[in-house]
Amino acid sequence: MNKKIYFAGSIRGGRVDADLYRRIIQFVQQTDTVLTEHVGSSNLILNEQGLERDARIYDQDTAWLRQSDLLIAECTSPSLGVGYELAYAEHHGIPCHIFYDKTKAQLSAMLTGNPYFHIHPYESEEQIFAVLTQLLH
Ligand code: 6IA
Repeated sequence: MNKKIYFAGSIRGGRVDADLYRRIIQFVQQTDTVLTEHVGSSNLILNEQGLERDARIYDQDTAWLRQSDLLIAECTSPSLGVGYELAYAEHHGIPCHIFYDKTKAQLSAMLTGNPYFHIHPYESEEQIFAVLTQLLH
């Protein structure tokens, strides 16, 4: 109850699962605080770039990661940023739960091969919420 949750999902890696990210975030927000609500936003301006802007994003996201109680990553769409965040969270001892749709994707061996990560393959969205209920309640 009332944990700080860092939700990680693909942004420049591709936004096909953005609606799913939003539904997961809204589910978590019923009981806990999501530091990264924007990851589920349907109107991110993806072509806006710039080193200064990206440096601010990096600084903010790594600060949030260090403060978080738990990282939840949806990894069906591969994302370099999410992979980086997972390694960063491991380095800082933040527990990491990784979800992916096993009918659509194969997860990297760099995640499945690392016993630090709690990995939850799923076939239907309800299975995600069932695991989250156990994790968060
Ligand atoms: O490599 P990716 O872009 O797919 O990495 C996605 C992950 O990096 C997410 O879990 C976020 O936590 C983080 N991230 C990437 N881009 C941003 C961002 N603005 N704002 C906050 N966190 C981000 C990017 C908008 C930009 C495309 C204009």
